[in-house]
Amino acid sequence: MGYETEGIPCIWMRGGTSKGAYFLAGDLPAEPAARDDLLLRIMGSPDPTQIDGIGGADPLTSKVAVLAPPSRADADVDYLFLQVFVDRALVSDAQGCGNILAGVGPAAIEGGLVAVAGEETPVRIHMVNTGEIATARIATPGGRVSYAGAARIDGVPGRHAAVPLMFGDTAGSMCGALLPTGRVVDEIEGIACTLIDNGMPCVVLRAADVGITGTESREALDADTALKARLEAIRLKAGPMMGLGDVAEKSVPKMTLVSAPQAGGVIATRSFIPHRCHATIGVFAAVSVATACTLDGAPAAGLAVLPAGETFAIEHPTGAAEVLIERDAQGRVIRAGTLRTARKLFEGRVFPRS
Ligand code: NQM
Repeated sequence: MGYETEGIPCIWMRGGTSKGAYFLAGDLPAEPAARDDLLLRIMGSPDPTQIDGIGGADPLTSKVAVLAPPSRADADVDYLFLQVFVDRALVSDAQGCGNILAGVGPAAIEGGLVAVAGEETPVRIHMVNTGEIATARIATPGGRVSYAGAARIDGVPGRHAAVPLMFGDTAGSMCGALLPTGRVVDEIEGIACTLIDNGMPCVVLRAADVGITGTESREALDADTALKARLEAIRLKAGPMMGLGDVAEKSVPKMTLVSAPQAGGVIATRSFIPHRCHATIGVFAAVSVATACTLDGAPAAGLAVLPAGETFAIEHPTGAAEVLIERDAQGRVIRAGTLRTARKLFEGRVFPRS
């Protein structure tokens, strides 16, 4: 009997403003090529509609979390994030995901990897993609995960249990340094860009420099093929400069266009991840952009309105993502965090196409 007839245990979970399939590593093939082939068949890729799989025909809903017992003493669970491309036969581990991260604590408790510790259970998550640790606090009243609560995040209707997430040193998560070129500004294709990685490799540039206002809708930007081609040309040059090699087949770096804040936040953003416009903004992308806003001379800093405290509201197409940015006496970012919510949508067995 194979996976096609027996199915595979799976939790389908919303994490922040993304959705994904959460698996235990022991339920999937250990060999990456066989695992990735299986995940493509589960999600229904490659196909722009993902009609024969559970993927949602959008990069934000074609995501996978693989959970395993911790491989290091300072963690409770290992979390490997995999982006399953929608219209290409490609599964990439070359990025993490802070939204899917929000569902890892609940899924690890539900899957028996982490024991409930009281009314609230702290879960230290080893993010295998970047080698860093995040700490989540999960509501576990009465010994069970509770998804109900009063927290709300822009981009998700309703209120849910808060999932506070704190990160340690995320600088240079995939590029080795916060500013992999050693500069705050690099000019690529005639555009001033900040190449930055504070948890997510990002290219941050002024929206006005590529001829848009930065307040356009996701749909309008997704339809702008000339803009997308220009951004991809910049991205393909930025990748090697950031130490990421040839990024033609990678989902990083992300491209974030910034403009002056419109609604009392720090900065307005439109992010390409990297070929579709994000409905909101990634968690680590928001941390990286917030950090760029603090760097003297960066295009983002010239547009940003910095807050008095630690909460940075990063505006996006459907509201704002709030990130906590702690700085040392020199103004350097030393710790970051955010508040997300997550919800278990479905639990059962998933059946890949053969
Ligand atoms: O930047 C989408 C998302 C993400 C990633 C993407 C994310 C992050 O919003 O940490 O969360 O950038 O592909 O789910």
